[in-house]
Amino acid sequence: MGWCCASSGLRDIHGSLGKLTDSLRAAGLIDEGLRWKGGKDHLVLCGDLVDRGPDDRRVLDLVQGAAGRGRRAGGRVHVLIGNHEALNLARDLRYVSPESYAAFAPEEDSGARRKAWDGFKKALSKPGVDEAGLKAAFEQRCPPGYFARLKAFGKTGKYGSCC
Ligand SMILES: [Mn+2]
Repeated sequence: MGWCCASSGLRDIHGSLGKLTDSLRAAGLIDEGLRWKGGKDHLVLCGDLVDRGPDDRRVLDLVQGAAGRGRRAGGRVHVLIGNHEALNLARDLRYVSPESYAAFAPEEDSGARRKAWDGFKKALSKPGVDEAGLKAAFEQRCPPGYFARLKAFGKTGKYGSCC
């Protein structure tokens, strides 16, 4: 049984699909289509798959796909929670990249977004504060995709529900 530790120290994946695919290809665990070809091997990922880089959604999708195929082949993908996964689960999003939010923008619930904007406006409006400035602050804090990403990392979301 082979194993590969694809993230530690300077090799943390941190939202880089290239780093992940390089590591997994080098270990012979994925094919050209990025599908599991590790048979009964076990893969241990040591956390910090997310944050900083642009591709954290694609990184997690690849890992989840590999986990499914790996399990069916008799192998296993073990994903440890790093401090950056913990931050995201605790809704501390200070290291999330703009590209990561953008990857979730197509499925953002416009109603949820409008409701959040209404709440933001209500909480922060006061005489002398113009709405355009507030809107800009809201967009900076919650870029398109923000709410869809939060949902995906929530308890019932695609990524949050497997923790
Ligand atoms: Mn790290």
